[in-house]
Amino acid sequence: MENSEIAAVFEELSNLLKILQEDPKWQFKAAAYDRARRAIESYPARLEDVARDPNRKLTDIPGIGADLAKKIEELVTTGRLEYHQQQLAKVPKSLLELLQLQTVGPQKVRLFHQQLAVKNVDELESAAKAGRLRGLPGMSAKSEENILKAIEVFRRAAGRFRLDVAYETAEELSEFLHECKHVERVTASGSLRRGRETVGDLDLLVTGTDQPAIADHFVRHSRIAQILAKGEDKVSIKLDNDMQVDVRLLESESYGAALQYFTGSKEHNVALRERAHKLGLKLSEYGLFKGEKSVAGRTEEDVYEKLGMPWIPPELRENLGEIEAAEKGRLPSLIELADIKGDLQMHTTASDGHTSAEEMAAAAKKLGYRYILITDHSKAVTVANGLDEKRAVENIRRIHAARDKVKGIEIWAGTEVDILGDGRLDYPDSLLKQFDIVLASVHSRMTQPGEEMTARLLKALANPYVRILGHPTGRQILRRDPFNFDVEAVFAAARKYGVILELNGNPERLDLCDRHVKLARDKGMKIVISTDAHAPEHLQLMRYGVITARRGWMEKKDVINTLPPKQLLESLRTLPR
Ligand code: DGT
Ligand code: CA
Ligand code: CA
Ligand code: ZN
Repeated sequence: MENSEIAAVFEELSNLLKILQEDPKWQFKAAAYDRARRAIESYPARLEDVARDPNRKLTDIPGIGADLAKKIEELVTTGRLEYHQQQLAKVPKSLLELLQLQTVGPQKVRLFHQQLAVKNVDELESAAKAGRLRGLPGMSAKSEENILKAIEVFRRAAGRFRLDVAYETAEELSEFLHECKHVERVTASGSLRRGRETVGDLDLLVTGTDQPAIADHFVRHSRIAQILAKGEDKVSIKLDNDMQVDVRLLESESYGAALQYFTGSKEHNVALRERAHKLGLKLSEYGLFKGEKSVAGRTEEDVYEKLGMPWIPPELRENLGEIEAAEKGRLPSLIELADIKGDLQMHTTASDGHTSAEEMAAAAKKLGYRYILITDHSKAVTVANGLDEKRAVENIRRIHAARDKVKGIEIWAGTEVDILGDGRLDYPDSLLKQFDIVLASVHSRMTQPGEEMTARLLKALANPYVRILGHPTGRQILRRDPFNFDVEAVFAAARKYGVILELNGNPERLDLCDRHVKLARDKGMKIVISTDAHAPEHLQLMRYGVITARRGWMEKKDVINTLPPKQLLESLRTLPR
């Protein structure tokens, strides 16, 4: 059992205690589960291994006492927790779905369930449409409207998974497939290979020597909930989290053609088939054919070459100009993860991060980075333990002191200063000028009308100390739509004032999205790709940011954190002001 699965059980338990409120000590217990969940999420070793190791104790982990240690042991040995099951049995299962709605927490779930007997999202929607939510404690007509919007987002999200979830699942299944000795190659194709922010189903391509044996092996995976189809060359299953996986068993001669076909997108394939047709060829998942004769199929490179163009990176295959660019020899040379030299948004225990600046620096150094920017929150973000002015000054000193302890990497003291509702910043200029680099972001009043939000962002961008606009659209993937604002106007202002747009690489955000990245590129603007890490392991999320930048056609030169430290600071200093 992975730490994330244990953390998920504790999170659900905390929510259940808060919804039920029947345990006399529910507040105390829920807080303990929340604390434990955070500790588990960022714990560097597998708890299952700790539990099984006679020389180590779970209670040595901060936030884990004797009672929680026992529960973790029960979880890793039996796969379930009796206490959790007991609490779960007390509410309709569909009730917990409400927690996936933006702005709905356990308190509201309790309210809707108790006052209106709401059991699921459909019933909540009916109640909201009938105007029955307004008038409940703390609920206005506006909050009712927000809930209807959240339900719309929830519905759109149904059946799709975040890129990181799909990526980790594909890795797990690929490892399992490789346990079968007949398997040679496993490749994820489809939207995952193209790096889309969400994935509908997984498309795995497998080559090997004994296809029926591979199929038999695959369907024995423990997470399979349902076998949808099992044939000679294809197995389709559903996993326990409802994700569908299509496994295609291929011959090596047509591997390249199949990879090309199943990578998609459909739109790219349709356009490519037309090109083939014009050349008197026929393209299919089995190969590129002239009459009956195969002219390419073993590799993707061959297929594209025979169609008169260089290989096109999967992230570009959306039929948005990539085929024309390839034909003209004008494909961008896309940025790669190895080009990244530092990370410019992360948090420490000073605000809502899990570790110190030293630990973040040490982890970044291991990744080969040359610099990091620590960006703890400012005071308005109370939920994230934002720093008031006095604590902010102390934090600058603490971060700079970390330089003596971790050598060989630049540790810069920054802030993620909150952009207040009217566009003013949460710190005065006299404090802002003390930071090495200032990042500014919106964290409140996110449902403002478009004109207000645009004016708010324009005002923040005009502040001479702001160098980076953090997660510019505020969206959360499958959870929250972007703020309503004039993107073109904000980009134009960022350009005028020399403010760099962030591509927040956290796979829950990916903000800017691929289309906005492309827009920035078309306007000749540079971006920074950051992870917004709250723990050392989050620094690894950079890869999702880089994939999204590639989907936006970005090259190394377009991304400022590919620069060495001195040039980076220099380039920020010489931006127009
Ligand atoms: P998803 O799963 O919704 O995130 O998106 P994809 O792109 O993975 O789509 P999926 O799983 O339906 O199909 C995988 C690939 O197979 C798709 O990207 C292109 C190819 N494909 C599927 N159906 C068609 C089709 O009708 N025509 C063509 N040309 N290609 C198709
Ligand atoms: Ca797919
Ligand atoms: Ca599929
Ligand atoms: Zn933020």
